[in-house]
Amino acid sequence: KVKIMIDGLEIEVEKGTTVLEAAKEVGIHIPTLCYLKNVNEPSSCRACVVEVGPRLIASCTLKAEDGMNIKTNTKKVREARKTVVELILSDHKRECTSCLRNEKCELQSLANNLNIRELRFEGERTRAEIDYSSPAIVRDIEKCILCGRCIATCSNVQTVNAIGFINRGFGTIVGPSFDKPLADSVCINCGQCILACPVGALYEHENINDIWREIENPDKLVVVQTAPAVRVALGEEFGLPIGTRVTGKMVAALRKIGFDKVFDTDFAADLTIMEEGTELIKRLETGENLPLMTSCCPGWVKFVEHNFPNMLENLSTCKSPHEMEGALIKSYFAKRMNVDPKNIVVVSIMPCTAKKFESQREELSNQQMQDVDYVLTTRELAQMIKEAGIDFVNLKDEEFDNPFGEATGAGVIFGATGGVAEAALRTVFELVAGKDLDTVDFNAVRGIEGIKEATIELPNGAVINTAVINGLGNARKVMELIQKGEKNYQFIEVMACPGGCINGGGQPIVDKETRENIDVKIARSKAIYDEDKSLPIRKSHKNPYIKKIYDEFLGEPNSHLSHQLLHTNYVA
Ligand code: HC1
Ligand code: SF4
Ligand code: SF4
Repeated sequence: KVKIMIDGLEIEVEKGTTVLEAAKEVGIHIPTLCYLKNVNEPSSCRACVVEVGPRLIASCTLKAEDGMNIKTNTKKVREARKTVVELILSDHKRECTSCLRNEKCELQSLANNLNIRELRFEGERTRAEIDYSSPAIVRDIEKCILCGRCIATCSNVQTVNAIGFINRGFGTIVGPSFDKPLADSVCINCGQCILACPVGALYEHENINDIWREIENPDKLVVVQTAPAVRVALGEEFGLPIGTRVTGKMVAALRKIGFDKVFDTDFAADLTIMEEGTELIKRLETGENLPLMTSCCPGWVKFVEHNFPNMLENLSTCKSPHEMEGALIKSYFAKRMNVDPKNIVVVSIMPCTAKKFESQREELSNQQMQDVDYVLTTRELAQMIKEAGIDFVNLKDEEFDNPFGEATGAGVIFGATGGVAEAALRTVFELVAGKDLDTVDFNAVRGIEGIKEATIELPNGAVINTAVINGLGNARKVMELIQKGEKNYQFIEVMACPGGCINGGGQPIVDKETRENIDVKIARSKAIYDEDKSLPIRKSHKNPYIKKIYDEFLGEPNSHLSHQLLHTNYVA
């Protein structure tokens, strides 16, 4: 332990504690911009300076030492912080009122907190075109403050290294190497960089106006479906606590917006389990292409394509649930409704930016029609609800439409890391046993740790070594061990985003300080498992609408028609 003095308060902290953390322990707030705990700790922006003796030092990297006397609130400190922020503002495209981060911008609130009312430094400004090349992520360099938080997330957490600092001096910008368009880089579209960005320099490629246009078109039947993780996060955009479930309100809001049908992607998650569970049982029998790797996360699929192309055959051939649902809407449902599928518009509300990219992939279409026409993030949906003037918090709960409105708890848990594996095990267990069993909760695959392993013995004695992974840095580690032959699994679930879709790049942005106090991943995944518990049916194969669609239309899991509509192949 070391003893230090902060603003006249004597405190004892563990050796190695930074002054920033020590101050937090005693309730003294020091502002930061570039700092992201455990991800980006470069002490470059200097918004967190404190006075130590005669010197001003950045507190985020300054380790507390015995006898240190620190002052955080002196004229010198306040002036220095103001200068830091004013200099950043002098090279910032300040269009706060029309910025999509208005009121959710760390730079804006820091400038306000520091009482910056006029700008002393006006000079040359960085100029660059906005990069709209990627269907998922937009880059606006003129708003970038060079904090490096996105770079650190992409490199240290995801190990993708799609973006970095390029050029030098005043010309320094953040972008892919050689300033290539983002679409031509190795970016896998996860959007974790958006969650890390303190300002509006990175955001999703918006499709809000496309949806309003389609809804206004009387010739179109506009159908929407919502991912499992959206319902446990959307409420945050309307001031509800993190981890509030708003399923019924979300459905009501979608009807008010003007969608003709409101379906649940969770239904197709159940369907994915039927297809993928069957695929797993078959691969276990033949021993081919093991481990079976989940393919519902498009960020992960692209990561495999770039980094482990020799393992593409290990990916499940199942399309992701919302793509399966899109394919069924344009076939089974279109027939039932007697509508030409060309006049149906399928919109998916997803916690994910990578799904925007995924929906445009050729591999995910049928008869020259995209299975899903548009993907909106949770944030874009919130924006539409606000634009429509809907009083979200006071909405009465409504139910999804059928035939794609009924899902089991297994479908819901897809939204959290470990959910796909658990949902699959619930079904595979009973399919293999040929009878109903009590096994519902597979706690070994739950929790937000980056890598979890479980060995599951099936009722027929077969053993499945499973790895459940979230975050691509963790996935890279496991894949390298598999390639070296040091690990042997039969089934692997990977979600690109830390925590899984609940923490996807399209989810509400939680400011950095709240993130330091509440683990958003834990709060949202608790809501997911609560929703699972609240449902009467918790195993995909017990979903009556799933049974019906096989009886009426698909035949059986992995049938010829299933393959045509619900499966695909990713090839190098
Ligand atoms: Fe996900 Fe999925 S759970 S990928 O994890 O398989 O985005 O939420 O919709 O498709 O169902 C995301 C979430 C989502 C799909 C499902
Ligand atoms: Fe990196 Fe993901 Fe951002 Fe692409 S979307 S730049 S992969 S963090
Ligand atoms: Fe999208 Fe989920 Fe994958 Fe993140 S983990 S990229 S939110 S599918």
